[in-house]
Amino acid sequence: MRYETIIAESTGDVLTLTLNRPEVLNAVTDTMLRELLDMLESAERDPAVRCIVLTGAGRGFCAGQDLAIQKQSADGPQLSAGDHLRQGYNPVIRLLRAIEKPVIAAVNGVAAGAGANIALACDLRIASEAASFVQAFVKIGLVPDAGGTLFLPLLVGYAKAAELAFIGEHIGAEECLRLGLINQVVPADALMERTYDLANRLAALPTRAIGLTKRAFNRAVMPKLNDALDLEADLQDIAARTDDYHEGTAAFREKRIPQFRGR
Ligand code: LHQ
Repeated sequence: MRYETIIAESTGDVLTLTLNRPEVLNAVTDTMLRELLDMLESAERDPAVRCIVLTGAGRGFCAGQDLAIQKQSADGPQLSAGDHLRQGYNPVIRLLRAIEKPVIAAVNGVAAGAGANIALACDLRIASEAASFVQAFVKIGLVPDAGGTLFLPLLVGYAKAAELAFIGEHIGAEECLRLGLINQVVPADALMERTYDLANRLAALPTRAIGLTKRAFNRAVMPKLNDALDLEADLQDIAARTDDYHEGTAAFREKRIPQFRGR
């Protein structure tokens, strides 16, 4: 498979996957999801990969679903929002959790919408001081997806999860650290060096034992991940039929403040 939207580089036992659409803060396309799934499947099979790093090119980590492309394909046969999740995002999220190797998100900049939740699906998150997280879904009339309805309350507790998801405020790296959403904040210019310090350390540890620990953590704290992903897809289909969703996405494209009506 030739890759268009992600760069894969191996150094020693560490595989780095860099989301590479920097002009749109690495907003996600169907191609990107197919490529990410393909790369993760190969990494899962390859015994030479003992730790995976996921990061973004340019100033963003990932801005979530590409909202511009969705509009362009409005005339052709188009997947529903729920089908985007069922066919594109959910297999990636399931594999990020199922792959029995440590996965680190090196969050270099803004992580928004499904981009934030892809980072939350990783095992560990190191963020640059320039990074921020935003559950942007509500700003376009959607519900958190890509596992966010499970990962968020699991990591920060219900009250804070409700605040983040209902309001969609931007939170900076230091606040993410305080909330337990991420593991470390480092200076922007040291992000990759510090990430590789950790990745190389992990890759030199007993990979099988780490993988089995991950399997046990999954079973203990997120045994219903599949249910959550399925439900998110069903709910997103409902949300994407609202006037507020159409207004929210139109406002984003037209760079104006949306006027929501609650229907
Ligand atoms: C973008 C995007 C973007 C396209 C920035 N798309 N161009 C699943 C299934 C099906 C349907 C829908 O959704 C989902 C899951 C989701 O992920 S829903 C959530 C989708 N994501 C968002 O709503 C986030 C949208 N982006 C933003 O709110 C801002 O861009 C953030 C907060 C990420 C960054 O703000 P700034 O740092 O001020 O950057 P910017 O807004 O100026 O963006 C830079 C460029 O990137 C800009 O293009 P331009 O041509 O003006 O330079 C944006 O239009 C483009 N861009 N996000 N998601």
